[in-house]
Formats: sequence, structure tokens, C-alpha cells
Amino acid sequence: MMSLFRRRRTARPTFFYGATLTLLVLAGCQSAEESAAARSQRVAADTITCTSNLPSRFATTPVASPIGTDAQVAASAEGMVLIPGGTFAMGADNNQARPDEFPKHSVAVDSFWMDVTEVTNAQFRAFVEATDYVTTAERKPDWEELRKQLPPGTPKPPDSVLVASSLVFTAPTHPVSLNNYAQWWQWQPGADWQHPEGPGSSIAGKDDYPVVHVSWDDAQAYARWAGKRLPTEAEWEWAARGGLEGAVYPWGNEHVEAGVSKANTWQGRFPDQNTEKDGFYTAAPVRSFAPNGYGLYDMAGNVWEWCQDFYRPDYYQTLQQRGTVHNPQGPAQSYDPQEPTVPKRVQRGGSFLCHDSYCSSYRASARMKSSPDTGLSHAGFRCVRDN
Ligand SMILES: [Ca+2]
Repeated sequence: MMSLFRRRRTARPTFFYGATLTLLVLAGCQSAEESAAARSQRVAADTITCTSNLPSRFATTPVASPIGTDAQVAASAEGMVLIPGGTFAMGADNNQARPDEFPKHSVAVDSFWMDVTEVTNAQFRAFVEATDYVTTAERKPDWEELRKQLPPGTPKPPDSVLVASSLVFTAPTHPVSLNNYAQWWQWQPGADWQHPEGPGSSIAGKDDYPVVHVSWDDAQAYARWAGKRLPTEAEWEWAARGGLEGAVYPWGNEHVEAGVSKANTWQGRFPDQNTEKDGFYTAAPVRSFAPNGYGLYDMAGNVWEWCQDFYRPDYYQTLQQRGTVHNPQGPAQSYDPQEPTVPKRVQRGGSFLCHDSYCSSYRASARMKSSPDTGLSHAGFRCVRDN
């Protein structure tokens, strides 16, 4: 059975090791019940920002990325669109924005090519077949690496739990409080990009669906093979805005649930009831909804998309002091005060699980983060290349 491995509070009072750190399904390794104080702090943190609501995977030993061939490095722009350069106000557009989306600040981005869709299962399969690459989710977690991110003295989980796994959304059967994602995320052995829901599931007939359960490391490996790279967070947001200035969403300011369906999100009551008004319970084939002004599909909803950048909640504050910043590359190091020992990379765009009641991350400025070894059933990526 799944259980949430709760980090004990350490002697460092300024750090809070809440349940937001790492979802570990560690049978027989459950620590003592979370203290009332710790629980109070966790709820408070989650109320402040829902960017804490994605769990992180076990740490695993990084595997060297395959290097693309010359032919691949010289890949054509097929399936890509040229995004013009420009200067824009990056960051929060309305009162739904979370603290890490502030302040709005001036950013200039050079032109670049961007995949018009999220990387699909067919595209990722071509990479795996060419390189024999094994994704993070398909590898046994390395306890020695994992323990580096955990408080001292954390007991080793049983070997039966330290198996190739990934995190799968599993809807509860009844309404639940939204402050504990363990109620809808499950550490699922055998879940990976070819088995999105775990053993018994498959991607047969889903070549045009976005690949999921890819870690940041996996996305990097694919991008290098394809002669591309991951977008910076600034490039991603500039592209998502599709030429609109200050709009909340990639399509403008019409509310996500008003009018015709504009993105694959969650309708109904999250996380137990989905009316599927937009036609999809989980991922949708790419190009299922209208593109934005630059011809990009699914920049809002469907699956999260990895960016190149490290995550820091205060990064925009440092940029604002520098005037217009040209092609920002993200902070030199990551820092997430909620999980200070865990390195984080940025994810953008929201997913089929996003709903206004919980996480309106289909907004162009919304930010998310996760550890680079994390794979999730609602997370993928797309690539860019320099012009
Ligand atoms: Ca949907």
C-alpha cells in the first residue's frame, strides 16, 4: 500500500520538511505520524503556493546522455515553427498568480525554433530505438543517491519498494481535501513511458499522444540526440503568449472554461470527478485544440513541459533589478525553500489535471518545479533549437 514518507523536522528550524518533498511509497518504512505543528506548516505552505503540489521521484544515478549524430544535430526544422524575437513583460498577469510569478519584469528573447507540439510517443520511440536509452522510471532507484536528499538518519526502505517506478495519478473515489497530494498520486512500480498507468497499460495506438513519465534527464537526453535543446523558461513563456501582450492565457483572456474548449484541463471537481467536457480525462493527442498565435499547440494544459532552467522562487526579483534582461538562462543554482535539499528544474504549461480550484497552471505565467529525476503521468516536454 502506498504511504507518504514524511520527513522529520531536523535541528534546522528554518527548514520545513513537509510532505511536499518526495512521494515515497515505502511499505514498512512509515515514520511517526506528522506532528500537528508540521502539518499546520505544510498546509500553510500549500495555501501560499500550489507549486508545491507536484511530488518528486526517488533520486537515481544519472546516466550519460547519448550525443546526437551530425545528421541529427543538423536536423531540419520539420515540426517546428520560428518564434520571433522580442521584448515582453514576463510574470504575473492577474490575481491568480502565485508569489513566484512576481514581480513582472522586462525580458528580451532572441528568435528561436520551437516544436509545435509536445514530443510524442512516436518521436520518443524513435530516440529509444536508435540509442537503447533507458529512462529514469525504468531504472532501479539508487538508495545512496536518494539518501543525499533526505534528512540524516532516514532508514533505508525495503528492497521490495526500491524498484523501477513512476508517479501515476489515481483518482480518489470521493471528494478529498486538496492539501495532500498523496490522495491522488501513487508510486507505481512498472509505470513508465510505455506503460503510463502501470503494468497492463500501453501506448498502443497512441503514437500521437505526448510522451509522459519522462524525467528532466530523459528530456535532456532526447533533446541532445535530436540536435535540439530544452527551452529556457523565458523562451517558453514568450512563446506561450503567442504574440499577445499581458494576456492571462495563450489564447487571450477568456476564462478557460468559457466558450469552446481551448485546452485539455480538468472540468468538474478535482480530483475525484471529471466531466470531460473538453473530451479527455487524461492526455489528449497533440493538436487536439487550436494553436496559439505562433502556431504552438497545447502550451496550456495536456502535459507539463520541462524547461532548461533551475528553479528559484525569488529569481524574478533579482532580474527586475537589472532592467531588461536578454535571454535569461535561469539561476545558477536551484533553491526551493520548501525542499531545500532537493534540486529542482522548472516545468511550464499545466496539464490535464489543472483546475481553477487547485492549480490554474494553464496560465502563461504559471510556474512549477520538480526534481530532475521525477517522472509523472502528466509530464512531458517539447524542444527548441537556435535560429
Ligand atoms: Ca480534460
